[in-house]
Amino acid sequence: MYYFASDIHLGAGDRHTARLTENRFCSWLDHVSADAEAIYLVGDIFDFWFEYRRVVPKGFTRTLGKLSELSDRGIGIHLFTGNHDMWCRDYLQEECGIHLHLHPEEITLAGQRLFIAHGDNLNIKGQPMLRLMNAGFRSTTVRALFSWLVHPDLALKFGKWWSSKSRKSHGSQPIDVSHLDFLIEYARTRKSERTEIDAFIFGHMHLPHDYDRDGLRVLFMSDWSGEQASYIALDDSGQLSIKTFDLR
Ligand SMILES: [Mn+2]
Repeated sequence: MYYFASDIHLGAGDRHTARLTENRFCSWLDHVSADAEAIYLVGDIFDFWFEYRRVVPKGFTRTLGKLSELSDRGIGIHLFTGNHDMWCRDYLQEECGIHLHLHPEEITLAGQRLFIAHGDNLNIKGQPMLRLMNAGFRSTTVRALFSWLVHPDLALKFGKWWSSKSRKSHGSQPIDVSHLDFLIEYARTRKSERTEIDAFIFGHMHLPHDYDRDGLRVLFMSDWSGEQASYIALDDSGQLSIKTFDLR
């Protein structure tokens, strides 16, 4: 079995909320580790992560310990970065044995050709401000300057503020499936060029959905702030399905 989850946003909210989310996520990792070949974490696992060469953010010890334990047991742990946690260096790889994916990727699992991406920075051609901001966030020069010039305490304080602002602006109005259209359109275009892709897996929109029409399959996962989280399971026969994990 292969499992996919995204948008846990570890560290979001007050101390109590953040701990609760982390405990739930670790329970889920325990749950799926029973038969997981590999676990794919598809972005925004951390609400904010900025790694210096020799400094990493405080916290997340239960998660990092659990991921290390599973990877030591031989379960592949893959992390795709999202718009909240793209500033990873080598710590998660070297300390926890996590395979890091900094860009969308096509991967074949259980005979299925999957396109896996967090979902930010895709299909944003008509949005110059967003493109500029994304380019700035991803620039290695900006990042190097930031880590040389900004003390980690200040960087993390700023990051936490920015992350909560970003989440609130996204979460201010309820979204429905029509908000997923831009990623479904992205998938449709991509599939027309790469017909061998069987399914697309996205996070980012915090809305679970299984789009399956005219030979195009696009699956989305929820965030983990409600009473249920949804994740994706891929069984050994190549069947993909969205499953829910009760968080109460
Ligand atoms: Mn998110």
